[in-house]
Amino acid sequence: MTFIRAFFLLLTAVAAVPAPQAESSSPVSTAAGTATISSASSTATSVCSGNTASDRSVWCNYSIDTDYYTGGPDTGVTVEYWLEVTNVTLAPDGVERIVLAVNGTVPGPTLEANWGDTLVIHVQNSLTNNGSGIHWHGIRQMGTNQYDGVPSITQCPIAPGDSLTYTWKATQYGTSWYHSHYSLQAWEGAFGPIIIHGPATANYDEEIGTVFLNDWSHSTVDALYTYAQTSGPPLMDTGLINGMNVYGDGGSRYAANIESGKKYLIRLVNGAIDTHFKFSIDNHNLTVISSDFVPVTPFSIDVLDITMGQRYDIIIEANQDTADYWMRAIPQLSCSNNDSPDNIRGIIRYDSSSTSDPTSSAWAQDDDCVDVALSSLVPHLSQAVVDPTGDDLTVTVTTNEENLFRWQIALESMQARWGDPTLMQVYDGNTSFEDAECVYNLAEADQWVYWVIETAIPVPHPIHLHGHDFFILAAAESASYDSSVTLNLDNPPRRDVANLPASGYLVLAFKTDNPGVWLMHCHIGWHTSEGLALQFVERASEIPALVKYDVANATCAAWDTWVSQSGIVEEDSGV
Ligand SMILES: *[C@@H]1O[C@H](CO)[C@@H](O)[C@H](O)[C@H]1NC(C)=O
Ligand SMILES: *[C@@H]1O[C@H](CO)[C@@H](O)[C@H](O)[C@H]1NC(C)=O
Ligand SMILES: *[C@@H]1O[C@H](CO)[C@@H](O)[C@H](O)[C@H]1NC(C)=O
Ligand SMILES: *[C@@H]1O[C@H](CO)[C@@H](O)[C@H](O)[C@H]1NC(C)=O
Ligand SMILES: *[C@@H]1O[C@H](CO)[C@@H](O)[C@H](O)[C@H]1NC(C)=O
Ligand SMILES: *[C@@H]1O[C@H](CO)[C@@H](O)[C@H](O)[C@H]1NC(C)=O
Ligand SMILES: *[C@@H]1O[C@H](CO)[C@@H](O)[C@H](O)[C@H]1NC(C)=O
Ligand SMILES: [Cu+2]
Repeated sequence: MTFIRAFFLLLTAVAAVPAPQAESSSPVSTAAGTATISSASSTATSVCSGNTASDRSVWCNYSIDTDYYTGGPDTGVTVEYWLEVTNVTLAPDGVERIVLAVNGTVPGPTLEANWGDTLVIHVQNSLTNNGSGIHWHGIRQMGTNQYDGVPSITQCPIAPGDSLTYTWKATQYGTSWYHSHYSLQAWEGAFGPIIIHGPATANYDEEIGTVFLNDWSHSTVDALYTYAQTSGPPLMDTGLINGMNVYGDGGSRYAANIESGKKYLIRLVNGAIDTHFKFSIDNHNLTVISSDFVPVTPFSIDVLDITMGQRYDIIIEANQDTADYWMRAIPQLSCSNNDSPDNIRGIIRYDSSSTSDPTSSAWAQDDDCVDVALSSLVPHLSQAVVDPTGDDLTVTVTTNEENLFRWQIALESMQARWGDPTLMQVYDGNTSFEDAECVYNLAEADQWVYWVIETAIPVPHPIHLHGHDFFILAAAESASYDSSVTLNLDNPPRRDVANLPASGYLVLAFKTDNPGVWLMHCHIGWHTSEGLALQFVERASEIPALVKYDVANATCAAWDTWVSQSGIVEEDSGV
């Protein structure tokens, strides 16, 4: 019965949610209506009432100009959520299959909070045959590395039947997502939106909310993994917009209603396993105001590239004729393999009573897999990179003894151990890691480091770093890096996922300002499992003081018990 209910929830999930909570005095509540919040919340939300449709730049005593790396609000508010990782049968596009989903829906419940709130999230693993671990993508986790949610790195997997409470502070604001970091589970459906309300670089009237773009197959990705490891990326059947699409005669499309003359905020997320999308809305420009968790100087674009793991906050203006318009997520076939490239669509309706399909046409566009031009991404809060020291990383692919593809960015393809997380090894004072753990030590505090990531292979990779916004100093397709390349140190684009272009290079910098063990990996799901990952042990000497050992040990103890009972064997990278 539960899956049928979940399915109806999906079908009825439509559009224009109320304006940010900051405007009202009511506590956080999601469509699912189950979030609870401490009693301090109504005061805390009302103090940000200065943030209105005519001035989104202010936020209580803070603003879009606040340096959120060193300052920002501490609301004292705790927002508490309960999430359950479930094994259900759903039909997001009308075709039934097994889905591993948070609380039985795709996407899972929205986590919503205000900038400066603390989130306490209880995650229950109700699966029978998989561990779990939930990563809060892009959240910096200052001082809370233990709650980054990465099996083998920051925790043991949560055993079936066990639960783990994650606690972290929202020091940034904007849009992100949570997803499982255990094996391929995220791409079986275990993900959902994170919205942190805060100021913005441009004004809008209302929120449409998150718009998730996913690729989708009718077999589970676990079933496709053997093919991926022997033949390369499998053909995905289709894609989903906010967990909905049509396929053949089944399914239904996501639709959002807008009102002529108003401006709407859309929070776009690419949660695909292996699809670079171009997103657009016919006849409408998109005003980009944030890339990942970094507010940018607004710019207008008609077709927006978004690769795996990335987010964009965009504003659309209802300035066209009253009609229905297609919202399109087009997989870029130069780097993605999809059987329904022209049919991953949603609908924008000016007249909410309309039920007809739009007749609008797509913006002219080319098929390619590139990031938005780096020159367009100008962070509103200007930051400079100072005297960075650099090193080289090369992305290659080989096959292992079983003739399975193994990717690598470090000296080896990653093979970290679920039951022996790096964080606990550091806590125990053991810093002699095995090569396959792919550990890079960054001992010194507040140093600028940069990494030249190169590849000779004509496949782009979305590189994601945990615990930091990184600075993009340079990037180029079909080019090799040499000393003549100019590094942009003066307020370069900043975010947490950037594209390593095909046969090219990407130069990333970050500051060692966050003690912990942080994963850096390709966000193509197949590649993460096939080892394209490394970990930074940042300021090892400061890490033990941050670890709540009993919590970590209890998760590992339950996991060890389950491993010995189930006989499960780790076959992938462990992350
Ligand atoms: C905002 O500033 C006012 C005046 O400086 C102060 O009284 C108030 O406590 C501050 N509010 C918060 C939430 O920091
Ligand atoms: C998720 O499911 C759990 C258990 O079924 C429930 O207690 C919780 O309220 C749900 N959470 C949300 C945010 O809907
Ligand atoms: C989900 O349920 C199916 C069918 O019972 C089972 O084969 C599969 O192993 C389950 N998956 C997990 C992760 O529990
Ligand atoms: C997770 O469960 C799926 C079935 O739902 C199974 O195919 C897969 O092997 C399991 N993976 C791990 C790593 O436990
Ligand atoms: C889109 O933006 C371009 C350039 O900023 C502008 O010329 C054009 O009028 C805009 N179109 C719409 C539909 O707003
Ligand atoms: C330290 O870690 C290494 C690699 O993980 C392991 O081989 C070794 O046994 C550990 N040493 C101790 C004292 O735990
Ligand atoms: C960790 O858990 C195990 C049980 O699995 C227990 O034997 C051990 O004493 C615990 N370690 C600490 C330091 O609490
Ligand atoms: Cu990759």
